[in-house]
Amino acid sequence: MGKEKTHINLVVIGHVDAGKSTTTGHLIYKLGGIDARTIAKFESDAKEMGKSSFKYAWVLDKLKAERERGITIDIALWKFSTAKFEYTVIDAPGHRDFIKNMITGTSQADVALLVIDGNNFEAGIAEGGSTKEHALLAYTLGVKQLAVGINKMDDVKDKDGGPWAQGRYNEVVDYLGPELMKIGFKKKDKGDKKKGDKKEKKDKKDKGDKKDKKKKVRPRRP
Ligand SMILES: Nc1nc2c(ncn2[C@@H]2O[C@H](COP(=O)(O)OP(=O)(O)OP(=O)(O)O)[C@@H](O)[C@H]2O)c(=O)[nH]1
Ligand SMILES: [Mg+2]
Repeated sequence: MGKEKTHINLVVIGHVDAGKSTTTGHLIYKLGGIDARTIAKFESDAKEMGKSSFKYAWVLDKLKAERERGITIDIALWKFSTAKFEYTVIDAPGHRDFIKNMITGTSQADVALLVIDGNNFEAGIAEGGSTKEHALLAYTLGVKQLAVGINKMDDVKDKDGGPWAQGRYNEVVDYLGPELMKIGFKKKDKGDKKKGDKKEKKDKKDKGDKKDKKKKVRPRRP
């Protein structure tokens, strides 16, 4: 019998319009959870509403009001699996009016993905913005592992003509990293680091021992 995979509840959080539903819907599509024909149908239906850019978001935004307004109102759940894990992804709303639903989703989560609009990062951290508030809520609700996805980088013009602006990426990382640490998130799981360090040291020691032993071997006299 195959080994059972570990189950993980992953909540997707962040400021309104950051691209949480789109990123999650796209991920589900890439993993084969939804077929191209359904996405094409979403695209044509969304186009009729003047919202064609929401085709992936519609994988999760199923309510009529959500589709009309182009925002997530309630959490939506979807399951997918990878080689090691079974995931339930929870797409949370970013709009302030629906913060209760975001809390409901986050309270069920083991880990979180904080999505940032790389182009309009400032809106999320301005007064009334949800970026830091969502991170704090996640931490308070027991989510201690958080990944950050800097989205919409295709919208940020790179002055050297590259596909995305490294400078902008660094700016977001440099600001957000310390802010997340102030909340309580750690850069790396200390336990893992120690384990790795020990192993590394042991490997080095073993190699060193071998070298030393080699050095000590002297040719016998005839
Ligand atoms: N250019 C660009 N647009 C994106 C990207 N991701 C999402 N969008 C657009 O951003 C808009 C909002 O996307 P959503 O996925 O609904 O954003 P959201 O974070 O789920 O919004 P709420 O759930 O209402 O908080 C849509 O028009 C998307 O097409 C991206 O990577 N690049
Ligand atoms: Mg959404």
